[in-house]
Amino acid sequence: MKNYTTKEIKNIALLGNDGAGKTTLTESILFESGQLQRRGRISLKNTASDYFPVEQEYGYSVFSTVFHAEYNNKKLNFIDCPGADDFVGAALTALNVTDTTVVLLNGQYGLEVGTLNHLRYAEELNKPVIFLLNQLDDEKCDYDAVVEKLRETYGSKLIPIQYPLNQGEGFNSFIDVLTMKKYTYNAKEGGHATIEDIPADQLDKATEMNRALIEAAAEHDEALMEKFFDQGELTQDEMREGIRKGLVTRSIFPLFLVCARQNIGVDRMMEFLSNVVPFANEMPAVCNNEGKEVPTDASQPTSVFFFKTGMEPHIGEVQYFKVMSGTLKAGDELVNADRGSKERLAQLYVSSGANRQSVTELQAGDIGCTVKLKDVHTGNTLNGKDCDNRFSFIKFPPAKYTRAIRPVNVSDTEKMVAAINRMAEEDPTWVLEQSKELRQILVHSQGEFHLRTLKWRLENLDKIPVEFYEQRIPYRETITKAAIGEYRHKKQSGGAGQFGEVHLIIEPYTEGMPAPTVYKFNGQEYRINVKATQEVDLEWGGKLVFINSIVGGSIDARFMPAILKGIMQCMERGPLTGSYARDVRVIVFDGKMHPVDSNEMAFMLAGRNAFSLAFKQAGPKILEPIYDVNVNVPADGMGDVMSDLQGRRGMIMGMESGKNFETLKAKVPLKELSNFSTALSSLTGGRAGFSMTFSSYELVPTDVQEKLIKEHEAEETED
Ligand SMILES: Nc1nc2c(ncn2[C@@H]2O[C@H](COP(=O)(O)OP(=O)(O)OP(=O)(O)O)[C@@H](O)[C@H]2O)c(=O)[nH]1
Ligand SMILES: [Mg+2]
Repeated sequence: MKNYTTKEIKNIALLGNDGAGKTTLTESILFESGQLQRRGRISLKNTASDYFPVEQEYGYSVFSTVFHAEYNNKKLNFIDCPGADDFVGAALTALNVTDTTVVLLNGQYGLEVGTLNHLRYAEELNKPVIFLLNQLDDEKCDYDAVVEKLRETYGSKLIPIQYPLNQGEGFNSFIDVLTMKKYTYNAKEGGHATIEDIPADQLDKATEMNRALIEAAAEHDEALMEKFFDQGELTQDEMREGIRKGLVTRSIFPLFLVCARQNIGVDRMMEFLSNVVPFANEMPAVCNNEGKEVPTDASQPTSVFFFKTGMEPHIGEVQYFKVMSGTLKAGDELVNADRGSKERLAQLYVSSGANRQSVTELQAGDIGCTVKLKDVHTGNTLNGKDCDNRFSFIKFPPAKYTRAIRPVNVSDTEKMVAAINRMAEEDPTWVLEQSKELRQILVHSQGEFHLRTLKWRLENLDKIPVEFYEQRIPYRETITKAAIGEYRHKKQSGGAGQFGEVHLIIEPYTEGMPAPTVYKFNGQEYRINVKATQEVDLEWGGKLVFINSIVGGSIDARFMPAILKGIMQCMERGPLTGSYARDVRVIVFDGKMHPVDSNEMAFMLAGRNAFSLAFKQAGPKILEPIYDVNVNVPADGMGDVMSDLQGRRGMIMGMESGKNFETLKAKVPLKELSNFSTALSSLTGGRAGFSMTFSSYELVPTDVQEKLIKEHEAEETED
């Protein structure tokens, strides 16, 4: 294949809700650029982009697919992204390594939640957006309604470039107000249009829309504006230049039409992409980790960023990269800035989904792939001479669906952990946690399908059968009132004896509370004289404050660390449910020593038992993690979602009205959230999205506490 220069390369992400038709469009693009002789179909499981068995099984994309199209002497690199929110990691990665975003809208459903999410990400990253209304052959497709909906958000920035003449079944014709022509296709096979003049009965409408387009195109360029005022019109090339500027500054959002399945409108869209959208070096440069701009320039030192690893049947790992700067030649030796190792990139390819074509050189801005690297992981940067770039510009959202995982054969545990870690490197929206506290291996993910894909991969590629089960909840224990406890540890049968006695007071700790002075238990007063205070920041959150107020040397200061150690053992395994305890102040005020038999072990045991006795008297309570949950939901689903959350012991904190959906904010116990994403999806027909972040620990209601204590007792006796 020909080597392309930076100024001939454009990078485009295909985004939009699950089912919009991105993978179907990919077939048509590959066909139009001559790489496919026959277009496949999702239903026939023979598309170039969804070529993994897991994708064919589910009927939707799970991984992003990198492919290219040579068109009008330009190289268009595309990434077909999965639309489902579960695979947002792949969509975000694609957005970060491309310049233009083509957002597909499903003609049947209009502006869907997944599409809105993608649009939000594109906005955050300041990427140009082109809307592509697909499925115009569907009876439910309503062009005017989609335009109206988009106008609510984009106002006059939305510039429809085409409108249909016969939407619905048999759709094959539209007017294009940039070329001012009528396009007609073969309704079954699409392909190339018959291009004709606009019929008289459409001329007024087309001219009016053309006018709006010219004004929008002129608005972002003074010279064009002047010419427009002087002559009242612009050439098509001038309009293209104006639109390109408008795209880059996100002040023009053009709308195009296709029927991806019938390959209608795809040639025209590709023409627009090849002629108008920005080249790889026409967008703002990306910064490296030091904040220095790295221009997309083939003459600069070479830096290559690896953004994706594919596991290809028969080949193994295929690693996809973007040349951030410089020129990469087959056989180049580069240094991995993240791992310090040297790598020779013997073979360079460009990708067409499951297939690859060999190239000898790739210039700045281009996207390629390679195989057989020694030690390169997704997210690594490889540099040539004279530069030391590293990139970590992709920001991934936090997890929202967690399950515990275990291999069916315990002996596979280590292998399973290594395999998941490897996958998490490829898709950082997977997070593996080996929780010592819960004695479980947890996988945090984006949703049920995301996890199913993990299981599919472990079982099919790594041959490790696994099962998921409910995660334990990281409860905490604390106390609600002051209590006193004492314990004497004494052992004097044979050999050296053991003796230690500890008297202590415990009470709930709150930030900034005054130093202790006097306490009363059972009518007796205890005056406290603080000698030393130690604040322990607990690894699991909260504090333990340990005060020595021993008078008259009843316990030597040298035994204090042993007493604290005993108390910490209790804090690590609280008496109610075995969970971590937090926020307790302990005052050791008295005790006894034996001149010969006292040692550290004895005081550790005495401290532990005295603390445990006091804890049980101190109104102990279980705390549970509460999460802030934000749900974006279409207005008609709000009532259902609200009552669902209330059924989960959720506290509704507020509601906000957005343009396309409402946002519901609530505080919900983690315990109740385990199947929320599935429930939300079925309540709203998949039209809602949500995020959750840890908020705080709060007391559990009494009935729940009793249940938890009983469950723990049952578990202990089982053990
Ligand atoms: N009627 C009609 N159906 C279409 C068209 N394009 C795609 N479809 C159908 O819509 C369904 C989803 O298409 P895909 O191409 O898998 O959609 P996608 O955007 O890749 O979906 P995800 O990979 O899940 O994000 C399939 O059944 C397609 O056959 C179209 O132009 N017209
Ligand atoms: Mg797809």
